Amino acid sequence: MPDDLDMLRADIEAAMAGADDLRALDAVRVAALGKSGQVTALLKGLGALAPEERRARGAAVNELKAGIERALENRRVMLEAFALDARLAAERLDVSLPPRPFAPMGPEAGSIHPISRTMEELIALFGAMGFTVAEGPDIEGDWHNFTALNIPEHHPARQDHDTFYLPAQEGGRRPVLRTHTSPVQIRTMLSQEPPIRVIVPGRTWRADHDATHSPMFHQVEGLVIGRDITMGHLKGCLIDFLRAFFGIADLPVRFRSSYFPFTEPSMEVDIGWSRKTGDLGAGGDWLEILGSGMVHPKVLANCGLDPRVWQGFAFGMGIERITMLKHGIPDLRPFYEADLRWLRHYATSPLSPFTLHDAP
Ligand code: 2NL
Repeated sequence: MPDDLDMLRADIEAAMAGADDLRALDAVRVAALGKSGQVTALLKGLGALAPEERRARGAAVNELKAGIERALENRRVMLEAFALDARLAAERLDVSLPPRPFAPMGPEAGSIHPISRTMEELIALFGAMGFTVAEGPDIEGDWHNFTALNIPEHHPARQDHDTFYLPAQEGGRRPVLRTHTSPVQIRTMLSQEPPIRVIVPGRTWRADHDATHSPMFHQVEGLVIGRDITMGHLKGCLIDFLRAFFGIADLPVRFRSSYFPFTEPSMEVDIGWSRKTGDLGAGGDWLEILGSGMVHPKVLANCGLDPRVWQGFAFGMGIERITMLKHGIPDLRPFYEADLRWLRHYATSPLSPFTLHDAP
């Protein structure tokens, strides 16, 4: 390669070596190969040469151009790698760093509402007993909410003052806001082959509003269906649950005969407490906490299960009620008021989720 081209190449390579970022490298490229670049000027100048001279000079200039393009590409790849290394070093995160202590219930930090917390606890405790969680719609049909559950036409629960009805549809059907979570168990029996072991936590609705009732509240129901599920299973399951949930290993539990249209026999379940102090677990008084029973044969048949083959138990309780009892919360209304003072007192940190280690 002629001396002048060699010198030009040396200059351009030096400029490349001095370019320490992609922008500087691009300036070098433009100065050499751009519209008015030095190598471009040489190519343009070839036309003025005599034909034999042009061939030799042309080959040399094109070789110079190709060499510079290769060198530019090599330098570009290298600078990109440097840039990535620098970014990786600068943006490195130590994921093992423990979180900074923070005001756990401050307005700037979210917290877990006591209803959500109780649902997490229910899911963990029943989950350990092999239950899965089922969900369903808030807006139900009359059949799923009442008829399938053996609730007769004249039952007070059907009347307008208890149930929120939506405007009638074509055909006269009036959708309802579910008054309990039982329609989800009905749907589970209709869609799943037994054995069945589910809990259904969720929102429920009743036209009732005072110091101890809200038109929207929460329930959890449970359903266990098998070939040989007995009242013994019902009692063992609920006694274990109540002792674990309230954290009292010897919590007294009493089963009291009762009536529900969807279970037979039916039992209300009471726990021991002191009416005087409000303390749970001792004191000689009884507090009703949930309802339960063996699933009524008519309910099984309504869901396509042969009651001569399948049987099981069900239970239901109010989530607000068991939350108030567990934490000594005196009033139902603040549950739905988003009052930060109340939440700072009763909500829990998202950084301490419930685990079975919290249960006795
Ligand atoms: C209560 C009583 C109860 C049930 C709910 C149920 C559901 C189906 C079949 C049979 Cl699909 N039973 N649920 C059974 C007994 C009691 O709840 O006091 N709840 C707050």
